[in-house]
Amino acid sequence: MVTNYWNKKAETMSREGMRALQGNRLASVVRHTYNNVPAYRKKMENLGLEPGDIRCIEDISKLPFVDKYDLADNYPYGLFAVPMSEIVEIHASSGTTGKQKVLGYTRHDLEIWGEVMARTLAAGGTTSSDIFHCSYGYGLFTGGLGAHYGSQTIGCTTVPVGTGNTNRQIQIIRDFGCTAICCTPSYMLYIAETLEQMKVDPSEVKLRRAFLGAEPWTIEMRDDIERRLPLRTYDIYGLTEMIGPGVAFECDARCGLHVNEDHFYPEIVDPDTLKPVEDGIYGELVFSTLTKEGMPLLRYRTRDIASITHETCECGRTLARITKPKGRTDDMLIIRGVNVFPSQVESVLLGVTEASPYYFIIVDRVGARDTFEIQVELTEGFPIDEVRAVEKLQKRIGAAIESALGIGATIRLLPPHSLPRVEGKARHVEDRRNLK
Ligand code: DLL
Repeated sequence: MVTNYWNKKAETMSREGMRALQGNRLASVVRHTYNNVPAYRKKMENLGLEPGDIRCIEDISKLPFVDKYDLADNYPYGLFAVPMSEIVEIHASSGTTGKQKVLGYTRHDLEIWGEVMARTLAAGGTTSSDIFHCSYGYGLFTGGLGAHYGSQTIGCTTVPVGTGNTNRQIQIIRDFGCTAICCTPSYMLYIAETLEQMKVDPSEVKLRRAFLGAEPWTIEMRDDIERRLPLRTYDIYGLTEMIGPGVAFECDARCGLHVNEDHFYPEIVDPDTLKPVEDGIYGELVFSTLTKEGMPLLRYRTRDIASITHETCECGRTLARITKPKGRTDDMLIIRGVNVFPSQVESVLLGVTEASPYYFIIVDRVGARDTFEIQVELTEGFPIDEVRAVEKLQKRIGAAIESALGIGATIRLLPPHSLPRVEGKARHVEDRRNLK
């Protein structure tokens, strides 16, 4: 197994050492935020808290939670903790509040970003000999520049392609001899599909490792990508509010994502009671930045659902591991009272040979009853004009969905290549019920 630590000291620190470091860093970031962000100071004062009350990492439970509404209320710069003259870069992502979530980075924050992304890429075996094809969007989205800084920190030959024009991307992958790539998993799949259509000989593609994230994806999706392309995939997780990509990464053991917990302190809480849950139990991920200067956020509610373990990994890293985030509380559909994550549908469909990995869910309400339709794009060669074959397959998929989700769905089969392909994050659901 490839271990390839980028920062062995941080990645294999003893648990006691890590907790002491986290405690010191927490005390200092709380002081910095309290002194420089009036809105946060007010939140602490409302609870009768002062920076001196936070002395060790366990004290984090005294602090108030922060969420997307705090960002919206303080849009755009209200949570910045340094003067604008020290902010060297801004990123933003759109959210459900209607206001962009705006983040400011100091030069030091960008160095941290390079460091945590270097750990991420190195864990998948990336070295300065790699030619790194960066196919996340550049711009306000954090994917492109975050991966770029990691690749530059390692010293790879960085190819800053960004999104769009898949044929050109493929030409670059072939002609430039790119050995590593980063993009969303759905775009990786699209690249694989386009390579197949163009009848490119796989030996012409030198890609050996792919860093995929920014959206939930399943183990089945991983298998599908690795069947089509001779490369190994690594899941990478992050969110703009913390820094962007670089919050958590898979190592070669691929059993959970290591959290860069010397920079981002993870907690898992019950989303209803906000009380911490034990290791191994699913709940909402809450993160605190421990070293950010520009816009520190403490106990930020991500809405992502995962569980955590603090056991040492077989790669030797002691950094806590979260499970693949299975979705967001705000993406979870409640259909006829049953909780459904789009990733569960994806898992089922990827087990059906005749189904491609492209699907779309439409939920509606007719009278008092929820309707649940899954549009499934077929692979080439299925006799879509034969009524009996179609009915048989619909029945088979319907039964598999019902057994996995505990709820029936209407299955609509679509011809190959009929659902739209995306370069960024895939959209899998349309909820027409207007329940919010
Ligand atoms: O998506 C940052 C990123 C860029 C991560 C590139 C990885 C690679 P946002 O646009 O703010 O930032 O979206 C963050 O995307 O809260 C999750 O819901 C989801 N997400 C990100 N990575 C994963 C992943 C970037 N590996 C939101 N698995 C997060 C599941 C993910 N969900």
